[in-house]
Amino acid sequence: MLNKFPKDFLWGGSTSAYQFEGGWNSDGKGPSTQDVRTNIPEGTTDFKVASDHYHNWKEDVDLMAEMGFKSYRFSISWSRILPKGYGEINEKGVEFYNNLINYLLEKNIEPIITMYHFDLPNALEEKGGWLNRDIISYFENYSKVLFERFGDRVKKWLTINEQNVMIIFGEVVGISFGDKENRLKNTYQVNHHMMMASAKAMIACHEMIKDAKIGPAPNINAIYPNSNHPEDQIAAFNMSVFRNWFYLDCYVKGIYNPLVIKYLEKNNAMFSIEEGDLNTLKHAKPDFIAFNYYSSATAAISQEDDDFNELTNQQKLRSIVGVYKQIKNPNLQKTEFGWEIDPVGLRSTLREIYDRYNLPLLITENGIGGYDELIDGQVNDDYRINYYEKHIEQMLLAINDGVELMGYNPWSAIDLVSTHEGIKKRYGFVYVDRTDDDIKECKRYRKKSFFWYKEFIKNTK
Ligand code: BGP
Repeated sequence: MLNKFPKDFLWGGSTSAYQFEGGWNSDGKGPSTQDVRTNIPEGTTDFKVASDHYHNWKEDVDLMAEMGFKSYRFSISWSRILPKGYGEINEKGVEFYNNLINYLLEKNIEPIITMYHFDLPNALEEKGGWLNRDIISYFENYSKVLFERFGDRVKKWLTINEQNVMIIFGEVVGISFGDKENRLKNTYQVNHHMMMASAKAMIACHEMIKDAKIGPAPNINAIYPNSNHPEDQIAAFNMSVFRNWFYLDCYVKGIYNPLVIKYLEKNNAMFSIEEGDLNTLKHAKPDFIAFNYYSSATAAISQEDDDFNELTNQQKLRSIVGVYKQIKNPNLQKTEFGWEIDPVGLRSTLREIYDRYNLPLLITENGIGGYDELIDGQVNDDYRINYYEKHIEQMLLAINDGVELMGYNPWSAIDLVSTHEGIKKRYGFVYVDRTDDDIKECKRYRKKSFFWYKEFIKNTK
């Protein structure tokens, strides 16, 4: 007989501050890079109002409680707490999160906080952002403010959301890397600063909150070789390292995977590491691995003289000449937005991560973006229910395989603005009534998946 989900399994949902909160300049909040972003794709909204959670947080928590959430994973807006990223604390910002946390706890929902989810205070961006090494101590200080103010009640922390996605295709999610000339080196320098910042925060967390757990939250997925051609196996291994293990090896073991380092050296792009850095990285130990999963990927061999013109723009971004190229998987169906759907890939991903690192795992994002329609106050999103059922089934199989899984926090609890495809690409259990060009009143409506999730959680207790 199959094992059941553990009794204390964290069924919940997930959001991020800049995609959900709005109130971009309310009550002393400083602007973030997302607020001042100019590369918002045409026809999609900016992030200034988003789902207006800032003014609807109580109703939103009520909806989560109604679904029976055990956990809620959300991010804190750094510039709401520290408008310039450092210096004076904005007490009104602290109050907003205090109210939210207290109300969640009152409803028996455990807060899981991401400290940074793509929205750097713009004042820090003006000082060079993640490329300026000073960012490490700015982040460490910020983390200490969070632990001091919220650590008495918040016991699960995530440092940086999808660091690997920012490094692999940062511009899409609004991250910059300085001058184009040194693009490769700068990118990995940014990565090193993020690694150091994350390590310092983990160390501070363990020192400041004895009963807290902290971990990273990269986006990890299984990589398939395109064929049984031996070279495709090399390509799949390459992609797994460049996309997944380079990040997790550093977070968990405090080492930089040699495959990537060799590539950077060969391309004269090795980043600088200061004395003591490697020690810090080794010293910082996550208690669990949180990760986001949307899809698997398939890799084919790439030769040094490969022409990438046959690839789509997204595939080009995710491929490296001479290392691997990401190609389509004809065995998988796609979402309305062209993302491959692969529930079995989630089982493989869970197995692979657990096998490699032996730490408890927490799914902090998984979900399907689609065009939902509100008709007579109702949204029929059967496709979403189907997606979740299939993924949850594979999670249970993975648990039965021996994987230690702590919880499932799908993206997203409630509709919010996509990273680059507007609010028309919806993910929530709850519909937020607005469009990309008309904010309306952001009224909330329960989708069909809301009632499904509620029943599911109730019956899985
Ligand atoms: C992840 C991010 C989220 C989120 C989600 C869906 O990469 O952590 O912020 O938005 O993907 O992506 P998108 O919004 O591009 O559809």
